[in-house]
Amino acid sequence: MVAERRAEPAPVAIVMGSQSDWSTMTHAAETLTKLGVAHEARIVSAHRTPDRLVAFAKAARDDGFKVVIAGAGGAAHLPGMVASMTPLPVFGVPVQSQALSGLDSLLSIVQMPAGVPVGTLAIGRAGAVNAALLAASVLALNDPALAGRLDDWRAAQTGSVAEAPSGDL
Ligand code: RP5
Repeated sequence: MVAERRAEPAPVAIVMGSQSDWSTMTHAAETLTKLGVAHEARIVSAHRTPDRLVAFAKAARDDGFKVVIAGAGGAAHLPGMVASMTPLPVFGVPVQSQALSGLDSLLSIVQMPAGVPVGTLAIGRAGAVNAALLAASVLALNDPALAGRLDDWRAAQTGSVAEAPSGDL
């Protein structure tokens, strides 16, 4: 009998509260892709699909995920609720809302009570990119090849910064 080969589970889950968050969270996905880190993106709304949220968060570790990146906007309860139901590290990305420019998202995500941590990033694209870099850094602790790719990524970033500005004002 030939043993069935299971595909390696993706180590990073990217969850978001709405399709409208994808334009922000896609930057996390793109960054992970550049670093060669497999990931899975899902829409999991704390308010509109609460049962999906509970199912995802409770099963996340057993499903093989190692880190969760959770992005939401407005009354952004998703990252905190995920963190309440999984022991995995959760990085929260405040999505820039229309009404309050993401300040509502930031405060909703960052003000967790002691005992249920969410590593909160900056509002918008910067937060999504940095959540991916942090997720990769966590995974790199046990993955020397990924650690090397992260070093290369940083070196390339440094190399891309000009010594002086160009162009007329
Ligand atoms: C939150 O409400 C989502 O994370 C999203 O940022 C925000 C608005 O959602 P939509 O009305 O665009 O679906 O739950």
